[in-house]
Amino acid sequence: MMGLSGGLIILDPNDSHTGPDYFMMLHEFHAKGLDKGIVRPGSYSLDPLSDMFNFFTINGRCYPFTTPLPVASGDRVKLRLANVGMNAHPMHLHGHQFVISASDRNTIALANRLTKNTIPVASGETFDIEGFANNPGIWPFHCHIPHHVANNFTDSTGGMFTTVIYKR
Ligand SMILES: [Cu+2]
Repeated sequence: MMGLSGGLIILDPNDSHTGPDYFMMLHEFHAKGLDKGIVRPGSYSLDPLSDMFNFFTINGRCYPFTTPLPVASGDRVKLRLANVGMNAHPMHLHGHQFVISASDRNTIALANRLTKNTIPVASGETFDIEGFANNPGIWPFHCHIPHHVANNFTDSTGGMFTTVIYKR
């Protein structure tokens, strides 16, 4: 629970997906003694047992240190979401709709796929979501719980937040 975790992704040989394919691990921590939102290596204790979470990460990083998701106009994009933490995170994508194509590894039949722009990811759950990059720009993808993107920091650092960025 201190953050040494990741995804083991077994590709489905029947999946015809060819576009960008991104893995996003959601996690949260209680970080003591943050320095302008930054945890200095070796300087602070991260308490995994606290329910006073104040540091919300995507792939171990807190905005603005999260990695943007580059796409090209027309791409079909897959995002693989995995919540390895203790909180639920309603992940919201601006400017687009997506379909939920898999839940906890299980492929969802085409006729049963929901179209959404927010998906609640509970502790332990995984979802694959897919959609077309059909709205050029720079779009937020973030947890919709304000505390999880605003944090208790004394500066403007922003938690579980990243962006979909169209390549020119
Ligand atoms: Cu959240």
